[in-house]
Amino acid sequence: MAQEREPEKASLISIKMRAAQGGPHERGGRHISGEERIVREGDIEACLHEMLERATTHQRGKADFMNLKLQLVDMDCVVYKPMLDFSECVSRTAEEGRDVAVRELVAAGVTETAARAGVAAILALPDSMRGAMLLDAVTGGRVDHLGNRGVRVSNMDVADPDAFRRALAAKGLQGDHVREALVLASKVASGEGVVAELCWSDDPLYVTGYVGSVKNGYRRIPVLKQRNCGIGGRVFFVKPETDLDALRDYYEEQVVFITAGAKGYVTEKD
Ligand code: PML
Repeated sequence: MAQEREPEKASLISIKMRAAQGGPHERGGRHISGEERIVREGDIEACLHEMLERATTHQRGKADFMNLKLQLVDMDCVVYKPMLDFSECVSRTAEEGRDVAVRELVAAGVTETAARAGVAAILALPDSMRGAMLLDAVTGGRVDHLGNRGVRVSNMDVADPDAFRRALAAKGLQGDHVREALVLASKVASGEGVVAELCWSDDPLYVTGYVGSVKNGYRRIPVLKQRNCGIGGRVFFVKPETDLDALRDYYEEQVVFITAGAKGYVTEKD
């Protein structure tokens, strides 16, 4: 197997994009799409081009507002976390998918009450959130008090894009959705106090979702919502004693590279 190579120490740039329709998010614009990457300097242009394309051709609508932020990444502050193991469940309808999701959440350590509350919380959303809701993994009560903003998960990418692509291809996987979801789910699962995550997409034509946990890995659920439904979201289930400020800081600020392929590579500050 090819060795995963360590990212270069210098000149990695974080690029964050968020796009909305009807003006900026903070002035009531409807969220259309968001993406972030950490790339080498020479790849900035190609990355910006891809992001522009994505924001203007998205299934949720054409963006008329786009915010871009570029920032040098301090490699001394980076931590490395492993990609979650990937496996697939069976579901043919949204109802079946939700039953599977509850089963998977319970298997990961969430109570059935909390699992059902998580599914209901996403179903009750009036529109997609950019961030995630935090729910107590025992009671199912919401604990983040961040309303429609939720907790964002930011500052992450794959440690080695080629190794990651090979690891996905070996499982017959390709495409932005699954790549980005696996990176995000792997960072989420590595958060202190988190038991599991439930997610399904807000792209109207993308009906797939997953339950992620350190215990059982990334459990993909092929159908988890109705087709043509543009509402999706994320719920993170946390242990009751979790330090929520520290968890939020880790998700929003800590730069994390997700490693795939070469076991034993997870060394630096891990
Ligand atoms: C998203 O689109 O934001 C979430 C995608 C979840 C499922 C990804 C997959 O496994 O295909």
